[in-house]
Amino acid sequence: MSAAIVEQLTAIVGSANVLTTGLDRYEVDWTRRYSGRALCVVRPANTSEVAAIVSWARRVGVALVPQGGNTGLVGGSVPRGGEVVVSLERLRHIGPVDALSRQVTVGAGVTIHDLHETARSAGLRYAVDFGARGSATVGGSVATNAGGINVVRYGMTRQQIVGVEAVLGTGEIVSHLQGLLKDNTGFDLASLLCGSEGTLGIVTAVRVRLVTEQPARVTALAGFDRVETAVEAMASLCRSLDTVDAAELMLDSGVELVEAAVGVSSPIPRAAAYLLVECSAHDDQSESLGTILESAPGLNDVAISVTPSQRDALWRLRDEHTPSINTLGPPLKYDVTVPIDRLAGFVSSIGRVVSDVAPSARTFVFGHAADGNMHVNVSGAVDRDDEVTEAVLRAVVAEGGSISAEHGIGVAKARWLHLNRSAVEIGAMRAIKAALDPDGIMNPGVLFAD
Ligand code: FAD
Ligand code: 2HG
Ligand code: ZN
Repeated sequence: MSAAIVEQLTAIVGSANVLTTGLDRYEVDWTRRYSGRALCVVRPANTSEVAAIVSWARRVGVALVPQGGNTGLVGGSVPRGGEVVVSLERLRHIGPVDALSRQVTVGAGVTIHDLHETARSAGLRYAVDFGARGSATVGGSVATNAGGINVVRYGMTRQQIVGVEAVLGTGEIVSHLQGLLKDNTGFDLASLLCGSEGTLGIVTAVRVRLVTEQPARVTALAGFDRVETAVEAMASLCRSLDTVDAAELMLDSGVELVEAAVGVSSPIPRAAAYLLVECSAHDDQSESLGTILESAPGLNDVAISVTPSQRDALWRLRDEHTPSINTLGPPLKYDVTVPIDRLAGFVSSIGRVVSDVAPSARTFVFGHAADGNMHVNVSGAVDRDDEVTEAVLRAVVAEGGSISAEHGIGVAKARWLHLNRSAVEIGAMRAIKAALDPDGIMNPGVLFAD
C-alpha cells in the first residue's frame, strides 16, 4: 500500500489508528465465508474525522467499507479487495439517559450489550436484542435494520430510532438528534439510512427510544409433535397475550446439534418442534402462559422458568444455533420471511427443496416464529451454492415471502434482489444512491450487484 495513503490518513486520525498489518479480524466475516484484503483499516474517533475520511476517499477515488462489530451475516462488513475499512469501534460515546423522553444518544460503535446496560441502569430497556449483542454495534444494527427476538412486541431497529447523525457519501454531515417523536419536516433520513447497509453514508451517532422495563419475566420451552401445532400454539399465544416479547421456533435437528456442540441440554424430552416463549409484564404471567401452552393441541411437554439462570439456560439452546452450525463449516445462510399462514408448510418442506439440488447437504431451520422470519442454514452444499440459493429464494418468493427479513442483502443476496424488488424500485434506490454517494465509494458491491 502506498506510503502517501498512510500519510494522508495518519494526518486525519493519527498513526495509531491507521492499521496495515494483522487485519484478519477486519477482513474476514463472522461466518468465515466472506473475506478480502483491505488497503488498510482506519479508526476515526469522531464524526469530523469520519467526514474527513469520506472527503479524502472521494478525492483519491478509494472505496470505503464501514464496519461496526463485524457480526453481519451477508458479507457486507468486510472488504471485497482494495477498499479502506472504516471501523467505527472508537465511537463509544454514551450520552445521559433522558428520563423524561426515555431516550439516549449513543455513538455508532457502542455495542448492543452496552446500550442494554445503560438503559437498565436507568430502569429502562432497549428493545432490540439478539445473540450477537456482545459485539454488534448500534451503528451496524441501524445500517442493517436489525430485528432479533423482541420484534413481535417492539418492532425492528427502525422503530427504535428517533434521530441519527451520519456522514453522507458526499462527505457532508447530517445531524438530526433532537428526538422529537412527531417531526414531519420532509423526508425521514434516519429511516432511509436505516437498512442502507453502509451504501449511502456512515452512521456516527443514533438517538434511540427506550421502553419501560417490565419487572416480571417468564420464559417457557414447549415441545410439540409437529411444526404445524407449534405454529398454531404461537399464534394462539400472541392472540391471547399482549405481553409476549419473543416466540421462537426450533426443530429437533437444531436442538440436537446445539446439545452436542456446546453441552447444554434441553429440560424437556425430544420433540419434533420447540417453541421458546418469553413474556414480561408488571405482574407474573406464568399462570396465563402455562394455561395456554398446556391446552395447546400437539403439546408434548413444557418447562417454565422464572429465575434468571434457568432463563439463560433455555435461551442458550436458541442463541447457540448460529455458533453450533458454524462448527460444521461456513454455511449458506438464508434469512427469510413468509406469511404466517405459510410458515409451517415452508418449514416442513424447505429441507426437501435443498436436498433436491444438493443431496448431501444438511438443512437447519429456526427463527423468529411470531414474525414469520425463519433462518434456513445449509451446511455441506459442496459446489452447489448457487443452485441451493436459487432454489431456496425462489421457494420463498413463491410463498409470497421476502429473501431478506433482518440481515440485509449485503453481497450474499445482491444478485437476487430482483426477486423481491421491481425494476422501478431498484431504479429509485439507485437514484437515491447516486444522489447521496455520487462517486460510488460507499460499500460498492453491497445491495446492488454491479
Ligand atoms: P457489521 O457486521 O460491522 O456491519 C453490517 C453492515 O452494516 C455492513 O454492510 C457494514 O458496512 C454496515 N455498517 C456497520 N456499521 C456502520 C455504520 N456505522 N454506518 C454505516 N454502515 C455501517 N441480526 C438480526 O437482525 N437479528 C438477529 O437475531 C441476529 N442474530 C445474530 C446472531 C449471531 C450469533 C450473529 C453472528 C449475528 C446475528 N445477527 C442478527 C446479524 C448481525 O449481528 C446484525 O446484522 C448486526 O446488526 C450487525 O452489527 P455490526 O455492528 O456487527 O455490523
Ligand atoms: C438469529 O436469529 C440470527 O439467531 C442468526 O438472526 C441467524 O444464523 C442465522 O442464520
Ligand atoms: Zn434472527
